[in-house]
Amino acid sequence: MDSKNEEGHLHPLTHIIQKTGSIFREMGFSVATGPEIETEYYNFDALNIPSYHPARDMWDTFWLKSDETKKLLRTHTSPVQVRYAETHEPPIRVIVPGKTYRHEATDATHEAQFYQLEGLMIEKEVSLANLKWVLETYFEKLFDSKTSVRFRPSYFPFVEPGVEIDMSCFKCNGNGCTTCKSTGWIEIMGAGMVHPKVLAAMKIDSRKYKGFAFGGGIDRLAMLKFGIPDVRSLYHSDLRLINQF
Ligand code: 2U9
Repeated sequence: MDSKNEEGHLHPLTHIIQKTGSIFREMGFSVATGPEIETEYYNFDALNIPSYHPARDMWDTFWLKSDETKKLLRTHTSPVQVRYAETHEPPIRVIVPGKTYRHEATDATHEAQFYQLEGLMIEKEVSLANLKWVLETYFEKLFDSKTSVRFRPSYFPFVEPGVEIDMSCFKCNGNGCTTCKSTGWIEIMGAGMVHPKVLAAMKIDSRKYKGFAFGGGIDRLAMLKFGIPDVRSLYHSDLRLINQF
C-alpha cells in the first residue's frame, strides 16, 4: 500500500477499552477514571486492607518518596470506585478501565505496568446472580461467541464472598483446545459481594444496600481476543503488531 494513504489502526488495548465502554453503557453503567498516583487510604485502607493485614503482600507496591501522606502507584483501579461512591448516591453502576502498577519481574504474562478493568454495582437488591448475567453478556459481546460463566470460591479482602470467574472457552465452545489448555474454561477475573467494611468506608449503609464488584486484566482480554502470546509486545510500540488489528 502507498504509505501516504495507510489507514491508522487502533491499539489492541484501545479496542478492548472502547468496546468494553460501549457494552457496559448499554447496560446502564457509567465509565469513570481517576488518579494513577494514590494515597495509602484509597488504595488500601478503604478497601479493607489495613497496614497490618497480611493480604497487603498480595499487591507488590511501588511506594513514592513523599511528605507526610504515603503515596503510591495504584495497584488496582478500585480507588476510583471509592472516589466515585463518595461523589454519587446509590444506586451506582460504574466501570473503571485504567493503568495499574505492580513491583514485579516481567515475563510473557506479567508486566510492572498493565491495564485493569473493574466494575461496581450498588443497589438495594443485587446479587452474584446479577453479576453472572452482566459478565455473560459482556463476554458474549466482546468475544462474539455464546459464553457461560462459572464461579469458584476465592478470597479478596474487599469482597465477601469472593469468587474467581471462569468463562467457557470462546474458541472451542468448551470442548477443549490450546487456548483453554484442553479444560474448556478460561480464568478471566475475580469478583464478589462488596465487603460491609468497604461499603462503610464509602458511607453506604450495608443494611440498606449491597453491591457486587469485579476486576481483571485488560491486557489478558486483549491477548485472548487477538491471540497475542506475550504481554510485553503490547508496550513495544512496534507497528508490525499494531497494523495487524
Ligand atoms: C470496591 C469494592 C470492591 C474489585 C475486585 C477482584 C475481585 C479481583 C484481580 C483479578 C486479577 C485484579 O488483575 S488482577 O490482579 N481482582 O479479583 N477485584 S473484586 O473489588 C472492588 C473494587 C472496588 C469499592
